[in-house]
Amino acid sequence: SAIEHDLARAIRADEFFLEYQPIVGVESRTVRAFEALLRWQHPEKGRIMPDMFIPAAEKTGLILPLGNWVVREACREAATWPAPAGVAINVVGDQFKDRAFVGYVKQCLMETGLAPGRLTIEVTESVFSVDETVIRESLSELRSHGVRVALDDFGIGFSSINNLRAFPIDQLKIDRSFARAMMESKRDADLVDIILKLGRTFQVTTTVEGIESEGQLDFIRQRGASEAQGYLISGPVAGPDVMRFLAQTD
Ligand code: G
Ligand code: G
Ligand code: MN
Ligand code: NA
Repeated sequence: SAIEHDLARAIRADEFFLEYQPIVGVESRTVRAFEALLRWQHPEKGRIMPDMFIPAAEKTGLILPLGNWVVREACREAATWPAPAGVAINVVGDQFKDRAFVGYVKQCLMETGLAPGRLTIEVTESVFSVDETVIRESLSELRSHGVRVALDDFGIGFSSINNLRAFPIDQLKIDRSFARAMMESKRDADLVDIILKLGRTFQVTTTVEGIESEGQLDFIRQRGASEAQGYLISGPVAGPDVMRFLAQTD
């Protein structure tokens, strides 16, 4: 299709860039990490968001070169930030099917000098529908190297307590739909409570996404969430603005 052809061209033409959204400690409000979010600066169509092209990239296999570019670029940039600020990248199942992927991540860490503990790999539960053994081995190998693993968009879609029991993870990211819903219904507030308790049971960091108001931040602080991400703290910022953001907030 047109977009698939255009994607292959855009990778060669280097039309992609990353923005970074801060994730802060709920108590301290200091930055723990930035989530790297991919954007495509199209010469005619302007900026295209990932929802518009990641599915096509997955369908065509172009997610492999594109995903590798994201890993390298995020590590390269994060290595210039003051520690301990880390970087989180989104990875999809097909990237783990490429058996060279984990080695590629390690190579990027080594070449950029980024400490492995400053890198988080975010996966959604849909990765577990790839080959379970491949996923378990890949995540275990990354974690034994010191890389952190986060379960993204938790609470929607395929969410299963069994995934927390079966797969080695460090962090639970609660889907941003809950941040809104928990303020509107007791049932959703109770659900957030339960997910945060789950996180504590599994001794993982809990991050609530989509925090847009002080009220939402207070709410999750009272209920013991570890971290917050959302427009209240900041939307995604351009690479060069990360240092400015860190200087303002430390
Ligand atoms: O800011 P936002 O519109 O960027 O992100 C939309 C969605 O795109 C999110 O669900 C996010 O996980 C996904 N996304 C952003 N960057 C990447 C990336 O580099 N790789 C993959 N696979 N998904 C990404
Ligand atoms: O990987 P993930 O699905 O979490 O990607 C983050 C997405 O959420 C991006 O599209 C980003 O722009 C968006 N986002 C980040 N903060 C907020 C927020 O506070 N509110 C809403 N509605 N969206 C947000
Ligand atoms: Mn994410
Ligand atoms: Na998410």
